[in-house]
Amino acid sequence: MEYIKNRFYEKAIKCSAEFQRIKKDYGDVVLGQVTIDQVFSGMKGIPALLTETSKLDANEGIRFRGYSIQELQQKLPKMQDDGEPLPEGLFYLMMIGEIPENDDVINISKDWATRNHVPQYAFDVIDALPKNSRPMTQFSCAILSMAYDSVFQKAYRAGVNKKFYWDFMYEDVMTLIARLPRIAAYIYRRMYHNGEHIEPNPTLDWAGNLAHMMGFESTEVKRLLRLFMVTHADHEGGNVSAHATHLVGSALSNAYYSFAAGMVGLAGPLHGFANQEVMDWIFEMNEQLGTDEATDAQIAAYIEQTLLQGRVVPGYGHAVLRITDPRFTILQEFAEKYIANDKIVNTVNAIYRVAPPILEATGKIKNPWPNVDAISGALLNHFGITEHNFYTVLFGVSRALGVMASLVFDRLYNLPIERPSSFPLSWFQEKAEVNKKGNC
Ligand code: HAX
Repeated sequence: MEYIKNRFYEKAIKCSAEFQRIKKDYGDVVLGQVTIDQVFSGMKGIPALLTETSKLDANEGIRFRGYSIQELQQKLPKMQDDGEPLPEGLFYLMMIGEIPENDDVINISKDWATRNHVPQYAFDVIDALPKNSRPMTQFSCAILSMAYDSVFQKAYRAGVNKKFYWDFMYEDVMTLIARLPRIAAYIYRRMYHNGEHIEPNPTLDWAGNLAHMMGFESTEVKRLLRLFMVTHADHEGGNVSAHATHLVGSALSNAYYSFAAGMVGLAGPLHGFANQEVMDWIFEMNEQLGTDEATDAQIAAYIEQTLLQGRVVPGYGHAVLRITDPRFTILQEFAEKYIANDKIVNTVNAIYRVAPPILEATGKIKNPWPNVDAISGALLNHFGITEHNFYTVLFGVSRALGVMASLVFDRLYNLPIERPSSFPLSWFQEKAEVNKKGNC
């Protein structure tokens, strides 16, 4: 099991040396200017974070270490007769920067299988919450509680030298990722299957085991969850869940604290909760119309109504992307391949025909195209995971792969505590006035 860790260190230590060199020799190089608009609109486009695992291009979409998801579907190892890449392979790629061999993936799968025991106290924390607490509340509380087991925290308290932080962080990261499917499945079975829990199967892969512990044994659900885990794993460093994890980690908080912070961010409706909101929004429309086969004209009217109410159309728009999210397209292709006829999937496709011109016509929405959340719930729903409330937890399990890999890099690079400057409105007012005068 040390093989992956050693391989990571061997590759990443060279990057760490390069990081130090750039910092020392080129620390005063100017990267760009910051406008008031950028600050006032959520720091969009300011080059402010160092993230190795993936890069998002507004007009192309996500690339993981240079590979698009389509390329990963071709190149990453798969289960036999499955067709979809294994998330273990993506984790290897994000950590090490190379496409793994089958053995590398098996190695990670086995490592996670040996670490997946969840302590009873984490289940007790979940059980202490009301059964109808939001699944993301239960998920975040369980994660936070497991900080008790953090080896990073113990090593820090024992006074370990900072050059070894990454090693202890790696151990926490691997253990936390390994435990997440069990925790997610525990919440699922608690809420929707009378608390009849299913033990992990040590012979299954990480995502296959998640399906198994949720109570789904079919190839279809395992295949879908593998793809779901790959498509949602990372979206560079600035999104709320990734940035929150990184920010909290910069205070040398352990992996459990940092990831819990990320998950609380993911639970917001403008971020990961949108996958649930999309389904609720579609079901509300169907109820309002009294049909589950709304026409394009009916959908258009429903979108107009949503906008008039001052609400967002969930699943549409993006803070960075300016095209249809390639993750949406990948899941749409999956639906075309494996789902013959499903009314919700048909409605998702109809919304894709109808929504963009309406959103564009508002004149203010920068990206009128669908994001991944516009379709993921429809696929889960089709294959029997019908509890929409739970969808963000699945997103959270997946997101661990990217943000946890980044946390190991953060500690290897010894990135300092994050501390941007903030100012009152009067400061911006003053800057604006001075600038205006300067331009006269
Ligand atoms: N429906 C209605 N209005 C929208 C909109 C949508 N789908 N998307 C953007 N807008 C509005 C914004 O609310 C903003 O309005 P105000 O000027 O009145 O405040 C205006 O258009 C400009 O926003 P923007 O610059 O285009 O978008 P932002 O970068 O501010 O926000 C969001 C990006 C993803 C949050 C936004 O598009 C949105 O709210 N979408 C719907 C929710 C959603 O699908 N979220 C998931 C995003 C993907 C993700 O993170 N998944 O986890």
